[in-house]
Amino acid sequence: MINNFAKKLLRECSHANSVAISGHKNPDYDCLCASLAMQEILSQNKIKADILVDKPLDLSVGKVVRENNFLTTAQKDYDVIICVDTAELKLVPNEIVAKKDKAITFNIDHHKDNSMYLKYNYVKGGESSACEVVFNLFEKYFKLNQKLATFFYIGIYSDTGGFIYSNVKSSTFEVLTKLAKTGIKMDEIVQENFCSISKEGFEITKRAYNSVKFFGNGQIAVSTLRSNDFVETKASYSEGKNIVSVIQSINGVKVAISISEHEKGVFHVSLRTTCDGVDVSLIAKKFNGGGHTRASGLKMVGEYEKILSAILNQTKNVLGLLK
Ligand SMILES: [Mn+2]
Repeated sequence: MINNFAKKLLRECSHANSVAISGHKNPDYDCLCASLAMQEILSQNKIKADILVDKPLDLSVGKVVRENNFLTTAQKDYDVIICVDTAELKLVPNEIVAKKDKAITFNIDHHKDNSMYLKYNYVKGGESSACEVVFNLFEKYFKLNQKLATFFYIGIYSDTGGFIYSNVKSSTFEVLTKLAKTGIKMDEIVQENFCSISKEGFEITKRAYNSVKFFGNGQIAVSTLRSNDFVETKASYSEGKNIVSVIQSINGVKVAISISEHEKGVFHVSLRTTCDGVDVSLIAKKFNGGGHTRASGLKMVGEYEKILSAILNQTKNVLGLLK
């Protein structure tokens, strides 16, 4: 099946006049790097492809984002569209959705609840990252150079929280071994993409720490950043994001929730757990969101207090605190 899918994709792309690669809205590193890896694999096979994102990427994010080209508007009608790391059509950038009926479409993902929304779908729910899926799917069809290895490394590093989440399997390390053998400087890659913080990012992080509140006897931790926090610190939305992994590591916390108000009244919510038997995607799904057992997200529009109380209620339900 692997080879058929990969072959079919490469064959369709080589006959196409134009190819687009895209991931989900608000892309993360796995999404961006799986797109970049896909672009490089196609390029090694003499195929040019554009990468489309839903809006301009925040420049304070890592080197790999600053040094590569992501388009926010479709340059043409594409003959082939490839979506990576994206579980559902509603998460696909609108520009791509608008073009998809005229194109042959491929969906490559690692979300176990992927709704198989394109013509050809290849989903490996057990793999750590979209990057790992792309690596295994196309291994026969690329030469693993340092450029490609760097993309894969960043994507896997990011979606596994630095190789510590439960989605890391021995097969993940088999891929990582091959990446390491190219001689990439893994320490520098991590430094340049994950370990720097802007002054603005530091200021918003301070506010996020101060906002943390506990519920359900300390089993739920919630951090909140309001739109004025972003305006006053001039931080970008992605710079407020790390707090969720910090609060999930507090002793006794089973579910960590970070709420971030982007535009006024529009709340982006991240949910994390490291607790066996707790599935935060159940909370996200209740509010039309999605994701993985241990990391999920959702978006809600309305009044903060009402949104907080609805999410807390659902979280308590999932934790069995309402019985
Ligand atoms: Mn991913």
